[in-house]
Amino acid sequence: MARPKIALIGAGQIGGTLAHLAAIKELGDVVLFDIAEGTPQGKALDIAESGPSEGFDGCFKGTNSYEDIAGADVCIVTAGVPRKPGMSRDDLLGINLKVMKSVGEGIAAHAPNAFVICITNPLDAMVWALQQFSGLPAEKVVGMAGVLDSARFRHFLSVEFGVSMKDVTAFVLGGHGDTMVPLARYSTVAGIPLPDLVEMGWTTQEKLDAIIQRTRDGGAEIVGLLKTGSAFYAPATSAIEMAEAYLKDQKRLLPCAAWVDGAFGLDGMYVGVPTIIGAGGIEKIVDIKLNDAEQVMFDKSVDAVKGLVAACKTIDPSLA
Ligand code: A3D
Repeated sequence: MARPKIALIGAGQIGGTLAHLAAIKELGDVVLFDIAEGTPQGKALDIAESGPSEGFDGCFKGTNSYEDIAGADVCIVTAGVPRKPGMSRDDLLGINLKVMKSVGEGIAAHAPNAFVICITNPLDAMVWALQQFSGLPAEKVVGMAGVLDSARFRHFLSVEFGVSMKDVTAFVLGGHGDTMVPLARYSTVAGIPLPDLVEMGWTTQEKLDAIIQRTRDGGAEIVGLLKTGSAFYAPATSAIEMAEAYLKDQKRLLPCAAWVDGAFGLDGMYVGVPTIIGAGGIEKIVDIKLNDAEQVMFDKSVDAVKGLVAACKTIDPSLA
């Protein structure tokens, strides 16, 4: 059977890391697409040349032409602009909306059967735009944010508790921004929920609140340190986890920015919710019960996403 084809639209910091991870995990042949001439070609060649030492097989192609993504099984979109210190994700709206138009049209023309994972910010609005511009089925167009936000939460918790990251599970829902909703009740160490761990004296409520806030600020913390761009290792790893779930029909339960119509009382919008990813794409939205306090946070996050999408609708992407 032919190897799956993975198209990476955007060959910048995250795109290059995605390509290297896909290579090392032997997920398939990789096409790196970018408008910058030479960048995707150089990165593809560099990664291919790491194959003999690492011991992977695969074809790696860099391109400036959408024709080369033809028939891709997965497209991961990072094309656009990342934020710099002092910028919010929302400041990227206009410029990245225009990019989503050209990317959506490119995918529709050449890889209409792909599972499309959007990473470009502001995430929840850009994945909405990408689905609109590509016209692909909503269950095949999804945004990566919850896996990353949950991974940050899990990392901070594992350090606080002095336990393996493998034993920490966590859920972060809502929009990928300041209003994201880390759910302590649904986050555990080997099945023990965080509120129980506070009662058991493993940590204090104050420390847990500080970790939750650090999770919300996780992207800005890295932007502040790097100064020239935003995080790329963990975002790439998170998207590869989603791509692998699709390619291997793993039925993973992962928080993603998915199209929600009915569940959570929502009537058709992209926002971060628990999903099941398998060969059908987003096969299910897992409609968990929120308590009153969680519902208030989730509603606030939903409103923030709706505001961003409304702002997108006022912009002409051919002029942005
Ligand atoms: P960067 O290294 O600048 O790469 C972006 C690439 O996109 C560059 O190589 C550009 O040449 C290319 N590009 C620009 N316009 C187009 C176009 N029209 N078609 C094709 N390629 C184009 O950025 P990055 O890789 O660090 O980040 C990429 C995006 O991911 C940014 O929008 C970030 O804000 C976003 N991001 C999201 C998360 C999430 O958790 C959702 C995390 C980190 C970064």
